[in-house]
Amino acid sequence: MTEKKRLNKKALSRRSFIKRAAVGVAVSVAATYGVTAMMQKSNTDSTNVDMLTISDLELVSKIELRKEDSLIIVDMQNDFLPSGALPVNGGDEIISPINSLAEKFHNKGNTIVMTQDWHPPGHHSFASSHNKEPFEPFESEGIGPVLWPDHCVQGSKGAEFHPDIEAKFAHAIIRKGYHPDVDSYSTFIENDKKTYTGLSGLLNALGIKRIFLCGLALDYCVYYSAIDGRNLGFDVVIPIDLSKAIDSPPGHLSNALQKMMDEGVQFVKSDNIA
Ligand code: VGL
Ligand code: ZN
Repeated sequence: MTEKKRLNKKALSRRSFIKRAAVGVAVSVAATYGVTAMMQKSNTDSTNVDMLTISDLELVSKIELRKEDSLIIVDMQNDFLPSGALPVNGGDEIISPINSLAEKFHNKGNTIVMTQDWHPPGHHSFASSHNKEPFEPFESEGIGPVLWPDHCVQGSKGAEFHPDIEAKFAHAIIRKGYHPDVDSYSTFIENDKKTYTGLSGLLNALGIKRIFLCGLALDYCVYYSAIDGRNLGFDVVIPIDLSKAIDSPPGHLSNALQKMMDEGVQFVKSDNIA
């Protein structure tokens, strides 16, 4: 890393600290005086100025594949793509470049894993299970911070991989979210933070040290997988042009990017993986 980039990174971390501190002060001042409007304005101002975006990320210039690398293609299912139940903006744009990267991994003999969100009907993450509207805030153990439209129901068309995503190179498919009252954003550990999906066992058994995470959604399943991946001892790389975010509630993506940066997740353009 060059000195300039190191400084940039420091500046970014400091900036987010200042942002969090500023919001904290504004909230406590507002709370003291009971000035809700002031709190909202302050939050909005700092959000506009200091939201971390994808273009703020420091990118690794080049990555050479090693045999201990695995590609994890997250949730490229009909329901997360245009005309699906929970479409992620721009999801269709990443299909073909993911296929190209999968081919690179395949040609080098590297492991490829695909994941599938796989909910039973009436899953507790569905707004319909609570007589609420999709994207309404909701927090209970294993569910939230928002509720979702019914999606990726086991055996449904929406739960199938998109027909254009190349699944033939996948060595394994990991399904998650099949317990009725617990969601699983991470492909490693469910939202109860204790039930393993089996992915880490598989990767460890294969001697995998570094994972490349792509697919949907950047601020949910990709993000939680990246954080768990780091906690489980893997090096984690996200080819940033191969993932798209939901960003609900607003600011969710910015927080996810900040956390991933803090946890040492690396970002790279997929063209720069050789
Ligand atoms: C996902 C929301 C609900 C994801 C899954 O794959 O990122 N997001 N279920
Ligand atoms: Zn889901």
